Amino acid sequence: VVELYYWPGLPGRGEFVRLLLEDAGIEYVDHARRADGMKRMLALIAGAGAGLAPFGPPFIVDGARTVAQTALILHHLATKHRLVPEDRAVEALQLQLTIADFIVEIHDTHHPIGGGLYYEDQKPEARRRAADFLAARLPKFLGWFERVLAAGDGKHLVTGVPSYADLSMFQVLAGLEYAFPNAFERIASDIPLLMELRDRVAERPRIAAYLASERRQAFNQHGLFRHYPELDP
Ligand SMILES: N[C@@H](CCC(=O)N[C@@H](CS)C(=O)NCC(=O)O)C(=O)O
Repeated sequence: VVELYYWPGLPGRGEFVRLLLEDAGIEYVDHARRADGMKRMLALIAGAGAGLAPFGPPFIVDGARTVAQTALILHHLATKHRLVPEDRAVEALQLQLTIADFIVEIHDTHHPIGGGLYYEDQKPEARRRAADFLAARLPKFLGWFERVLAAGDGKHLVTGVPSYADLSMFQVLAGLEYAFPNAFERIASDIPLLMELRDRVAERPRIAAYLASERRQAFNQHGLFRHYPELDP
């Protein structure tokens, strides 16, 4: 059984791992939903486990191995459970690492100065950062992913095979629509293949069941994707 550690109360980066686990039908314990989960998580970060202590969540304990870094967790699980063909593993990881870069920039729209400061203490900077993000970075990232689909089979980011990168892109698009509904509506017609990918992922039987379950957490104002109307004019 895979043990997942993440902050309670927000989907955050933990959700990318949950989507893979749910879609693959891998049994897991979600410590974010357990009363003692946070305490155990902090102890492991402080070095209570065997091997390399994680810098931060999400991380998993999978048998004797502790694995941190979202993209690496997905790569590890996909390799172990043969979810992505061996000769396509590097492509999947490259896509996921680009998603990781994208996520940092999405997060930094509301925390451009410091992750440890309140949003309220960096509002003017957040406005400038979000404006540049929506004008330049959002179309650049989404445009690249759309071209990846167009150059391949049109359906999967790793062409020809479903992969965790598709699941993560579903989550990114859902989060962007929550955080920036106006900007998302403007850009949606430029990314038809990504929009279709999002809908197809939501219809995958295990994902559909997960999304309808109480295990799925709604986006909220604590996570990576936050909705501040003033950042989405
Ligand atoms: N590159 C890491 C980033 C991990 C990360 O930033 N985790 C956040 C929660 S989503 C955290 O709590 N980090 C602790 C910190 O930055 O101090 C990944 O992709 O997993």
